[in-house]
Amino acid sequence: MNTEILTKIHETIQAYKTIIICPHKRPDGDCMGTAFGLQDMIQSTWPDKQVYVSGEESEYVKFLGTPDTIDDSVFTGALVIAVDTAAEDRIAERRYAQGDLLIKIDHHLNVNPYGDIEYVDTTRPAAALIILDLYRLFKDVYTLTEKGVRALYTGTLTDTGRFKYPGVDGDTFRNIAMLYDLGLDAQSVYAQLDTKSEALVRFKGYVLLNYQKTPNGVAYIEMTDTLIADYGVTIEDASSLVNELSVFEDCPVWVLLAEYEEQIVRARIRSKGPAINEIANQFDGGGHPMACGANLGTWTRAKELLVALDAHVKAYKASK
Ligand SMILES: [Mn+2]
Repeated sequence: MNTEILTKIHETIQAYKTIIICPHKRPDGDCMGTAFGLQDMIQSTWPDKQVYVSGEESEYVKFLGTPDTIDDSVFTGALVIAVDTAAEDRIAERRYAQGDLLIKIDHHLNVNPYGDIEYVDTTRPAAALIILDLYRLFKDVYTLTEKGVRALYTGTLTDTGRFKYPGVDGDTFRNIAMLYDLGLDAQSVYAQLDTKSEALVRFKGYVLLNYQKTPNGVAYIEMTDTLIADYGVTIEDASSLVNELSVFEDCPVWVLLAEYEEQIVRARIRSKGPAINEIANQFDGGGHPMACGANLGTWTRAKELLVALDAHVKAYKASK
């Protein structure tokens, strides 16, 4: 935790009357939780400020809030804070540069530095935990309501796989403990996250019956857009099933391949063994060492990814 930069961010937030918080495209639980948590923290502390969240809706965590529709004029003189967004071109709000000042708050590897102030802490397994670092540092100043408490908890839960993924440490729980002290209703968050549509439950059945394995141990599932449409699920919901393939002893790496709009194939890659981010980088992707995405385009390219990951797993197993 870098108290110097966090102090600078705190002072900057204090100085602006209008603040626009920007999550990334295809928002996940962490970026929405971070955005709505930060919004609540600033808004409840300073009710006279105008604090917006701008960007795309997320069906999965819609219980956290709905992004605002913002007029162009609002950006004039505003502070813009991009959250959980490693690359500038992934910011969903394309007017992000029209503000007065841009802050980047993120926890992914800083391969694409941007913004007037940058705060990147890769030791935090969720961006929501960085907002809690800021809260902890200025605990005498900030307030959080039930809405912000729930948002920051949801962000942390979803990005840590409910505290299972690497990167979870004592600081994670020290920050989460503050949310419990503030009256967190954890059961209501679990109730929201655990609710699935019947269509998705049936599609989960499809995944468990139709996954495949490469010779050396990469489990994978292929989802065409017609398949996803036949089951009546959204691409976001379909992609959320990636960790159903995490359970095999002989497969330290698993992949979900799905066709997005215009049959563009993307991959979600996960590992409980070797780091996979360097391979993801080779396939127009990236992320964390154990959780990555890749933009493949075609099924031919998807096969190439599987070949590369299979060789990677083979080398990993040989080294053990
Ligand atoms: Mn995140």
